Amino acid sequence: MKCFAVVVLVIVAGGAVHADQVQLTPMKDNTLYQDPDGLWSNGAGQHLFAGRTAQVQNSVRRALLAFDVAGAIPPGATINSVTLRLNMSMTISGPQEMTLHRVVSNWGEGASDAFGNEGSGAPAEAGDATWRHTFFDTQFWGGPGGDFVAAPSAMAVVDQFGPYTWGSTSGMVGDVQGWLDNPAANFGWVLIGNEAVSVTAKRFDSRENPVPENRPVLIVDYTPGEVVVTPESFTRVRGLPVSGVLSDLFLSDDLRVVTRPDVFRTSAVPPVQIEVRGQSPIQSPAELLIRVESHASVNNIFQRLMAFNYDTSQYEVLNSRTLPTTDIVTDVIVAANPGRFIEDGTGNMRVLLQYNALAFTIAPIWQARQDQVIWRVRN
Ligand SMILES: [Ca+2]
Ligand SMILES: [Ca+2]
Repeated sequence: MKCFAVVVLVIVAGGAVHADQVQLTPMKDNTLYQDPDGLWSNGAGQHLFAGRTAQVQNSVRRALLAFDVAGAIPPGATINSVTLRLNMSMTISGPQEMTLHRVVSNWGEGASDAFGNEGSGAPAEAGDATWRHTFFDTQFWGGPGGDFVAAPSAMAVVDQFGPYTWGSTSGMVGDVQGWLDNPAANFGWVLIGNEAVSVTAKRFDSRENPVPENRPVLIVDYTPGEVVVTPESFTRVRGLPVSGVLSDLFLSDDLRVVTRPDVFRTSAVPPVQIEVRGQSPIQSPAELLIRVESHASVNNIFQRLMAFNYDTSQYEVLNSRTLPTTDIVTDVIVAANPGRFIEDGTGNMRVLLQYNALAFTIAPIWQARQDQVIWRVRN
């Protein structure tokens, strides 16, 4: 616990909290054409459909859209608002309520590409979503017509040609936040029209539409977040273990990793050295904070806090201090090029803590004790 004092060393001042916006086109979109055999799709087509056509049978159409939220928004962000814009380009009906529902099964977009106005679809190709299939022709929805949350996330009334927007609603914000936090569960939305009566269908432009400004757009406003990274491992590079396990470093809870010098070492090299490793989910952060909460068993123990610089392949000294005999927090904030402390491709981070006695006469009886070693990575 913070029993003594808090020291903050600011290397370079960080920026204020700010909101960001991204505009995404779908990573995949497709139409479910009602058909008990699931033989029709339009994965590569220029359009999407929802509602009911004038056909006597199998007239229902449902449009699927998914966006790579986690690929565009950094982890830890808070979603503030979400708007979906679709361009409606053909219709046989007047104003219709059209609802967005979160899809709960994964689905595919194959090479099927319908002719003409695309209202009848094309023979499904491998990997296409159909009325029966999530991925034609080997994987299936739990029920025909797709698996989705019954309660809509948003509704809009769609009338004649032009752009229409859904949201922002709390439902859409919740969906996108969920997809950011758990990308494996991001299966997008299904757009459902008025299926209660015939002749309600609307045609929208898909991500394959040749006119870029007519393609679906998801506009997301978010506030960049902060991810706390706890250590994955620690190593006593020098010194002998007294007590402590990895998880003791996670929290400021007075559970500590305790190490003492080897009695027989007398060189000038710090006789206690702890290397702590972690992995950042963000590889190009705006700011990196390294927090070490520690103390020594006696006065006049010197702590050097170093982080491995992957650009120079050397440890860089970020803070040096003498330790009190009760816990003290050392925060190092790196706002200038923090990415040098994060390995490209892996996100690996390494901190080295070195300890030595300023008054040699008290060695080797002392101990170095770490209550917490964590990183905070900010976008
Ligand atoms: Ca498509
Ligand atoms: Ca602890």
